[in-house]
Amino acid sequence: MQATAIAQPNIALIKYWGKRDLSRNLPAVGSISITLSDLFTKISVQFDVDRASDVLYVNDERDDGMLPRISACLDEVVGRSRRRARISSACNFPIAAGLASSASAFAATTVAAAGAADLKLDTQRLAALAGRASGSAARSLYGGFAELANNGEDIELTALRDADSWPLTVIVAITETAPKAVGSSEAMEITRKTSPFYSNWVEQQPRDLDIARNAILERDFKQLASIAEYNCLKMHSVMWSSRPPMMFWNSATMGCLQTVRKLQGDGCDVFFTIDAGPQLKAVCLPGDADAVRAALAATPGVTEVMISGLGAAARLVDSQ
Ligand code: 2P0
Repeated sequence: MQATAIAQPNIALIKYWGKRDLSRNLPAVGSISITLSDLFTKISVQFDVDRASDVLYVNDERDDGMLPRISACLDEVVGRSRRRARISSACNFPIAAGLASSASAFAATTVAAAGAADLKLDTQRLAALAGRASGSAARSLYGGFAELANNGEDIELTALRDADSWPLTVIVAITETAPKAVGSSEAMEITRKTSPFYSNWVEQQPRDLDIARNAILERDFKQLASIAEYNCLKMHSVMWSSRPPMMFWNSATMGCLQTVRKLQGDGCDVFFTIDAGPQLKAVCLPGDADAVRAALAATPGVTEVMISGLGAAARLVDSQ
């Protein structure tokens, strides 16, 4: 009745923003992501017959704020009549700051819960369950490059390419580690209800997905760079045009973006992407990683730089 799982966060290159069904947490658009290798969340779930209520520890400290979503995730995986659990989580990067911590946390929770309850679920099913807890979490059930399709009644995941077949390096420029003021779920709903550009965002997504998928299948870096930056800025445009506006950037985020533009001008194979937080993620070919890392580290307002390759799918590491 105890299991431990590890999951790595993923970064969307074609973004998920907006929901079509709130109660089932189904996204309004498909998305394409890369799973990272060097950032991780490790979650242990222990179901206990004597326990009266769930308890959650994050990095050894009790966390009652996140507990309801984790408990709901366990209910989805195991069923509401399950035993109560002790859940402990360890994470090697800042939480809730736009670094996809919920993706790795819910992917690991889903895998650990299924392992602890001795349920034999396939990856597609685990991804659907993780997606109920957090849309982006479904993608961390896959390594390398993954596509989440927004099909019919549920989501459907496809592995586009494994991590080793197209090594890319991701450099995360941290500009602020405080948790964001508005969570993604709430911000997405504000955008859906108020941005005059939201319907265009949803309508154009299949075209962006097609272009990115082809670029990944053909390992066409320049094509991927172009469509990923375009899609990212479109997402931020619908955020900014919401009422109230959803603005996650700070001045250092903009500085990092200009650093990437300068690197591109100097001939580096690099592009940026930015999620619902102020960190900029630069994706580059491994040969350019040192130059990209140094330039971002020297950008005013950058407090830390993290570097990662592409990694593996969420997995069970221990079960008893
Ligand atoms: C993404 N984001 O595709 C986009 C880009 C943030 C910006 O998925 O409400 O935490 O839990 O399903 O997965 C962040 O949203 O949202 C996210 P919920 P989630 O990575």
